[in-house]
Amino acid sequence: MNDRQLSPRVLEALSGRELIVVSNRQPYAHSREDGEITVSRPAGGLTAGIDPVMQRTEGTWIAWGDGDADFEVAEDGRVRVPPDDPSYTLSRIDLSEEDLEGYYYGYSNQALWPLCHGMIYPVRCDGRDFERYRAVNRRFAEAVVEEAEKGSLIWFQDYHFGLAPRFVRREAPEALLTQFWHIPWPTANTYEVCPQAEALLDGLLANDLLVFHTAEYVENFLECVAETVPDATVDRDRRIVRRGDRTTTVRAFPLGIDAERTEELASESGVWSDLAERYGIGGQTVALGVDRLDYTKGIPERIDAIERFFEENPDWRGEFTYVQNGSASRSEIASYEYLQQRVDTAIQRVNRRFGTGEWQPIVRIDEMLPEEELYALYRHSDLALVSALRDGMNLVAKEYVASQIDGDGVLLLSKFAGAHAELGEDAVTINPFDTQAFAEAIERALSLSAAEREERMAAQRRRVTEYDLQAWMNDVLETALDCEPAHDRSVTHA
Ligand code: GDG
Repeated sequence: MNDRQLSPRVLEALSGRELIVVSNRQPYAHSREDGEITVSRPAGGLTAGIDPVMQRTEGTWIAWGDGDADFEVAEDGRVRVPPDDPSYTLSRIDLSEEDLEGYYYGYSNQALWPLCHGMIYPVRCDGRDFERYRAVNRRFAEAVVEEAEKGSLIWFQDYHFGLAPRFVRREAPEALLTQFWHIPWPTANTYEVCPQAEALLDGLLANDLLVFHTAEYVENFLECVAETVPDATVDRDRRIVRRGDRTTTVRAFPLGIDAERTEELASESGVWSDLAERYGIGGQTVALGVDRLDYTKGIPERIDAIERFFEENPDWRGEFTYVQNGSASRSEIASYEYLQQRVDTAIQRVNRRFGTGEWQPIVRIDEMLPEEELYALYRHSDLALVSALRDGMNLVAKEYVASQIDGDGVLLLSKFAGAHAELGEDAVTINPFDTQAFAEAIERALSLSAAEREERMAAQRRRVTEYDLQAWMNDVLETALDCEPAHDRSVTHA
């Protein structure tokens, strides 16, 4: 993304005030390789999208320094970035093994992640993890307060920072606080299992603006506040929460992707044949799945549906190949280790049952692909199988659509992914819990006429192009600016 498409109002506001972004992952990491220090940029559209905005505003980005040479190049944890043309400050927080254990692997990913996805079984809200989560949130908040000037716009990213806004609010009552929650918000009867339910809502309600991907998550959040926070007044029509003299505005803005850049990447020719050869992707027709190996993404459910599809459509053997691109994630957590074993076993089973000497029904790519290869895979796949059991948005669905520059692919999309609210009408909708119907949906997608495929894809491409990352950024930042005058900033509400 470049900042040319930011609205004049946002550009003007940002040139006059400091923007402080707070996220768990950092935009640049320094590591040592063969004695040399190298810089890498983590994959991810949002990080790449915020970076040019930061360059423009000369603000500060506060994040966990996870690179092994991060603190060698930083002074007091602070380093100027981008490394080749420094224009803003990256302030790195050094987390110990114990911090990571309690804050990241513990409370963030064993309590909040499953809870917000409505998956009660793996939820573990350990009070000790929560204390570490609180302590780490406080450290991030202290770093914010150190940087913040009067009127700074502070933008928290995600569920790692449920408590930090409250800590900042106490110290910097005049700051404008916004948070974007990347994952779903659960229903009230799911949320109530969390023993720290009220403390978390107290943290989040310190924001002036809280943004989710969809209207459903906003409604769930307002319902949870109404049931959990006794002194809060919830106005469902205006989607605001009042507490004492302060107001939190709650909005749905579905995160978009940089569609222009995606199209450029997908247009690079020559990449696909090398990739297909390297991984042995045979067959005329290709379906893809791209996800971190996470139990919310419905990967075993997808493989079961593919197995059923081959059982019922043996003629497709040798013709139809499913490519599973998924790198391991959060493997330290038992539920993730178990998922990875389930995926291994299922892939082996299907390949043993249906594979031939020259052809494998499922090709597995375990490593992170460079972007141009990922986008070549998107472009050349006839089907995309997005079968999340629950997903905040699912950017893969949007990236697939934007990569369909030939306009004839088919997106099979779970009705439980946030992306379904925008793309569901023209996608082939699936319920990943129903193996038979999922297998039949694959069959149906393969039998759509070229005209129908093109019509559906054109409608989806319009949506992804019109409401892209730039449009989303304008909505979030303009709404944050609108939230400012509503407060009397002379009083701190603890
Ligand atoms: C969370 C929410 C929400 C994947 N493999 C490769 C690769 N990727 C990139 C994709 C995509 C990203 O990773 C995955 O994004 P998702 O949105 O699908 O999922 P989460 O990681 O779970 O993200 C989700 C999102 O936050 C944003 O708010 O949509 O609901 O769970 O961008 O392209 N990138 C490269 N190689 C790979 O092999 N380069």
